[in-house]
Amino acid sequence: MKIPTLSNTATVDEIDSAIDEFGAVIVADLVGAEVVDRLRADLAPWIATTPAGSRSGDPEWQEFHGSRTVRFNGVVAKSSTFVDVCLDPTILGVADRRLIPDGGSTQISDTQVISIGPGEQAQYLHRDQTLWPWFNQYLPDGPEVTVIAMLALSDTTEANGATRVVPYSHLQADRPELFDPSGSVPAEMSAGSVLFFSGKTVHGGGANTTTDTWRTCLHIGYMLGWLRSEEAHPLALSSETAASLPRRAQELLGFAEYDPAPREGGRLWLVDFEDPARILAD
Ligand SMILES: O=C(O)CCC(=O)C(=O)O
Repeated sequence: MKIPTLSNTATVDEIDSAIDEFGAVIVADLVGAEVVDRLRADLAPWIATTPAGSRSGDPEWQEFHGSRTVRFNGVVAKSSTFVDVCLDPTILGVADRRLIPDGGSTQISDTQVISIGPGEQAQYLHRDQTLWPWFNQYLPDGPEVTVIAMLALSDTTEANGATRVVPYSHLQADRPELFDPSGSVPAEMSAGSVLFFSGKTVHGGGANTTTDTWRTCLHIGYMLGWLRSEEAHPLALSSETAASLPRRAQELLGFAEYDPAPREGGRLWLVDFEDPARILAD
C-alpha cells in the first residue's frame, strides 16, 4: 500500500477528500524549487549549529525527539520565506477547509524543522491531536483539531527516515501504541512536495538507515483557532517584525484576535477589548 499522491494541480477539495479517505496524502512538487532553496538557505545556519537530540531532560521527550535528529521551532523568526509557505493558497486552503467548519479561524500551532540524521531510530507512533488529549475520547469521530503540512526540504525516502503513516488510522479509536509499526507506510517524496495528514492519523518519523543522508522536513501544524498553540509565536517573533506581516499571517501566528464570526461565540485574545493587531500597527 502507498500513500496517495496527487499532482500540484490538485484542488483543495481533492486533497481534502484524499485525507478523509486515507488519513494522509502527498501533493508532489507543491512548493517551487526557488522557495525551497530560499527556505533551506535561511535555515541552514540553524540546521548546522543545532545539536542533534533533545534539549529536554524528560526521558519521554528524549525518546520522542530522538538522539540523532536536529529539531528546532521558531521558523517564522528564522526565515522570512516561511510566511509565503504558510499562506500558500493550497496549504492554507486545506487547513481552512478541514478546520473552519468546526472552529472558526485557523491558527498555526507549531513550525518545526525536523532533520533526521543517519543512524536515527524510528520515532514511536503517535497522533498529533494528542497535544490536546481531551479530544481523543471522541475518536474516530469528533472535530478535526489539527492538520499537518509536512514540507520536504530534502528528498525523503524510506531509507533516510520518511514519515511513516498508518493508513486509515484516522478512522479508528485505538491508542497509537496498539498499531503495529510494520503496518505503516513511508511518505517518500521529492523536495518541495507536501505530506498532508489529519491530527487523528497515526504516524511517526522513520528510521534513518543511511550512513550519510539527512532527511529534512518542515512540519507546520495548523490548529483550531481557539486552542492554545504548541509554540508561543509572539515570544519568538518581535512585535516590529509581526507588524510588517500580512494580516492573515498575524492571525495565523497569534498576533491578532480570534473572531468566531459568522459563528456564535466570543472574540478571544484581546487587549482591553481591542484586536492586538490594531495595537501592533500603532
Ligand atoms: O519527522 C517526522 O517525519 C515526523 C515527526 C513527528 O511526527 C513529530 O515529531 O511530531
